[in-house]
Amino acid sequence: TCEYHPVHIRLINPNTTAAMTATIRQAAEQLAAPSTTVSATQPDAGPVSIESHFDEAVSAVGVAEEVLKGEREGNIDAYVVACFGDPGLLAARELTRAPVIGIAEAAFHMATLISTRFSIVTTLGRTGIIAEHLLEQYGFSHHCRRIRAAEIPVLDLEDHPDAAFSRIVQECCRARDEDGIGAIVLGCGGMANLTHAISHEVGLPVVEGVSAALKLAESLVGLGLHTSKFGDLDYPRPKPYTGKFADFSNLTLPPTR
Ligand code: 5HY
Repeated sequence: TCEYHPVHIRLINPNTTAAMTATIRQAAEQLAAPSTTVSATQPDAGPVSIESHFDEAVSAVGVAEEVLKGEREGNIDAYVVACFGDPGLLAARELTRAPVIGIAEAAFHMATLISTRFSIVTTLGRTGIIAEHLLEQYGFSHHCRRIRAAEIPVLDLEDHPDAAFSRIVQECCRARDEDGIGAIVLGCGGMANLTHAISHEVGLPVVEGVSAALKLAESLVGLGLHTSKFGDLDYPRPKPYTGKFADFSNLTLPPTR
């Protein structure tokens, strides 16, 4: 008989827009297993949306701070970094033994399990290069036919949802008709609530990162797998940090669980 183990998964929206955090949490709660509790946070400080390399760099520190907060709470079984650039993913893994899943990496894994080729539809074209770098880093470049953009600012997903939706559907239809693909990957955490509506409009399997990451996190926790502390993802060596990062000095992370 399988025992009931409540699982707590913390979603971190790396931008500071609480409305988008709520969208991400609600989408995940609809898909979470009965034994899974989902909670969600965003950093206090950082960009309201992530649309550039600079936004990514600043948000990575916010992600680290949210993981450290979670570790101090002490009851988090896994974390999800809910921005399609997976900002600060490896740094976050250093700070905890709990699995930490990036929504881009999760979506790529899931998409290649149901299709041989997929295209990505993201928000602004200028962020496409970030997805391209992740495809290379994770070894999925040959599975991705094209990185397309709906050319909408990230926060239009919250502020102008109908216009954003039709722009995304248009680009997904172009991908379906022109790219020779079997699936579409949505390239923004803020699209977490659009998966089924888009799949219905486009008629192709649509993979969305927040739900993919949630299910991968549940699987890893279910398998009793943790972030390895052997090698490069071990806890950072405690040392002094200066200036506004002094709080990171001599991090005393919880003993390995
Ligand atoms: C995201 N930006 O998922 C990325 C999407 C993007 O604030 N959340 C953001 O366009 O790169």
